[in-house]
Amino acid sequence: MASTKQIVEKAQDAIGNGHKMGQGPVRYILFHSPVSVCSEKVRAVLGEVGVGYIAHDVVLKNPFAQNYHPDYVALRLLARPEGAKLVGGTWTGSSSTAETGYDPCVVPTLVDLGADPKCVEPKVIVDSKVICEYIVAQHHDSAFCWTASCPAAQRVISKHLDFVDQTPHVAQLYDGNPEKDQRPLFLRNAIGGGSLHLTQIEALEARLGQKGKEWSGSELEEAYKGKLAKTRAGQAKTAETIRGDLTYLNDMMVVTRRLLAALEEDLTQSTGEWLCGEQFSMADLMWGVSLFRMQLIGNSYLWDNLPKTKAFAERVYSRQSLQDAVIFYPGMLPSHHAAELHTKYRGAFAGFAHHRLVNALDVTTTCSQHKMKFMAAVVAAAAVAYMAFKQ
Ligand SMILES: N[C@@H](CCC(=O)N[C@@H](CS)C(=O)NCC(=O)O)C(=O)O
Repeated sequence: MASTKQIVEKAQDAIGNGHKMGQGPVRYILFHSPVSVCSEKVRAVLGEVGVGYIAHDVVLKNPFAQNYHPDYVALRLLARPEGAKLVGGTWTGSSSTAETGYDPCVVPTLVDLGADPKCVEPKVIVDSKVICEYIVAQHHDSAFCWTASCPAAQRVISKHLDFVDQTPHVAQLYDGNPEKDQRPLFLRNAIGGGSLHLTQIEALEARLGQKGKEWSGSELEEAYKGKLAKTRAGQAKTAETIRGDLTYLNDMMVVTRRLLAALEEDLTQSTGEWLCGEQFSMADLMWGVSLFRMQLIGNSYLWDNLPKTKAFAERVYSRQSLQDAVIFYPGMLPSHHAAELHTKYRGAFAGFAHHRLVNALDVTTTCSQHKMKFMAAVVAAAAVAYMAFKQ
């Protein structure tokens, strides 16, 4: 039987795209995606702690769908909590494990190589919420982890980590907001109408078809089948909305508003500008990730009438870790709704370049004329090069 170390190495080889992040010696390996909200949470926490890690960029999109690679799924299965229900035919529109079960085919996955370099076996940790709490528990010496010795703060963090986990980010991204869908056009073109679910279903069916050739074993088979059932359930929800039944989307807006109202309430009750009073904590950072995601897809109007949340968003967006790991992270989804932050923190030309990038992507995904598509691709490449230069 392969050791954990060997399974980790196989997954690293399968995914590739590894690069060093953070400072100092490498403590962790992170399998993540620049555009995944769950990965953003972990990157932001690692940034706060200031630890060195190897980041492997997992390409989620078909035809690569690296998150379904058997060597990566095998790695995640190592960390399946005992007795944890695997994902199946339930789709809620949130990525919460508590709601839909344990998903073996997603990012992020963290591998702890151990504080002691002579450590025998690495430890695999899954689920963004669990990973973030794990990291904080490992780094008591970091100022960000002051909460580790404060039970009251831990309660606040745990409550708000759950809130962010329950926020239906996935539904908002995949299916849009039924009140007003302000997702960037290129995104709607690329994933709208259930097309993302359909390509995922295709990729999973292809993986299952490779049984006995590329992989073997009942555990992997169960993992792929569970993920396929979950994805089909998501597709069925999307199909309902296309037929005009908006119940699922209206329900997700009710949940989103309820969670934002709870944030507003706790910010109002707080004795300082953060959720734990004067001191910044993981609760604030997680909401920073969540609010930015909602803003990116055009939903920041939801806190127009929540003054504490509105001011909080401005404040938390200025946090260095959030900017480095999320807002300005290379490969982050561009959006007109985020351009103002590029202008504010990177200068007027950065904001301008960001807008042009979005326009160019809109054109490449809409227009059928090759010449226009080519010109848009040139504009997009120039904008990306400029933004990388400003990084
Ligand atoms: N509960 C998990 C959910 C992770 C998750 O849903 N990841 C998404 C990106 S945010 C993903 O990898 N999606 C790709 C797919 O489902 O194929 C966590 O919080 O880590």
